Amino acid sequence: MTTLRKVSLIGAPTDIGAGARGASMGPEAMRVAGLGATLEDHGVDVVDRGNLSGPSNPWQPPVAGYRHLPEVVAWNQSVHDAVYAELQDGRMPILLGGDHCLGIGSISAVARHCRDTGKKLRILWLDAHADFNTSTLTPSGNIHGMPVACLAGHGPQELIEIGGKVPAISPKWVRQIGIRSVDAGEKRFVHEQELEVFDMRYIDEMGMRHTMELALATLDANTHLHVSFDVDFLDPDIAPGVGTTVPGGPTYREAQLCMEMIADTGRMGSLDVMELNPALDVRNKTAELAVDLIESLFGKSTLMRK
Ligand code: 6HN
Ligand code: MN
Ligand code: MN
Ligand code: MN
Repeated sequence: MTTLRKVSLIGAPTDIGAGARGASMGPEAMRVAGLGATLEDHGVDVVDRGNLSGPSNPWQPPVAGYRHLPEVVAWNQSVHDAVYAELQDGRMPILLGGDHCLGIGSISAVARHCRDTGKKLRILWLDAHADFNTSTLTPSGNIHGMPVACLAGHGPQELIEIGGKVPAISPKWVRQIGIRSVDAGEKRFVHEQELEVFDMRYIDEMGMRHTMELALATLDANTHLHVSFDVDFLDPDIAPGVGTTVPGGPTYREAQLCMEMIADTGRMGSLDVMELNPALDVRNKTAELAVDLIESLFGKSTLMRK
């Protein structure tokens, strides 16, 4: 089984859920780094749907624990609709963020598609952060720190019901990889909800290979694999172009192995590439690295493999 070879790029140029401005420029930076042509070189049928539009960033403080909630809802609604339309069309959506709050729209659409088609869903959340805050736990009010909790049903009604069903997902479907920054209250909630987290300590001790073997275990022919790739997953030495860097992330080779092992499953059905912030990047190198890693998700490897 090989990964679906029909891909649609969807740009979501906003930093509405983030704590730093600039992720709104992420989609264009990935295009400039050659994402479309690179995938075409691997025989992928690529259609670039261009960018979604939505409210501009008013840059206001949080209200009742949420920053920019109405704008976050509007952006996620259009992301949901765009991602769902591609899945219905039999194409693989690649969401180009944009900040990670948009994972709510993307993954609620994927979950809805899985309900329509009777598929099981597995979500790989590659991130330095657990993104499992709520309005009472959050230290920032930034909704990019909350998408996993929202998808699991813990969040404001207008946001958690975007995909039609609440909760959109079960925490049991999620595997988090690369985690190394979790807020105090968030940590308790991660344990309470029994999220399966392979943190950096785990990767240090067990290695990326064993980590990915476990994270990808029990996938079957009826599983839709969604990859939500927050670029701050990567070590900031190689990926400075993100708003919330945390030292001690995966190296270049660890990240490549992670992507290669996902590619080997042939099960990836949708992808988010989030939090790339060109305002903080150095000569677009983080965007180029993201493209390189996406290439591995589509089967680039050092030597031909059977
Ligand atoms: N991301 N845990 C912090 C917060 O403000 O809730 C950081 C969240 C970062 C979110 O990078 O997608
Ligand atoms: Mn499908
Ligand atoms: Mn994130
Ligand atoms: Mn993150």
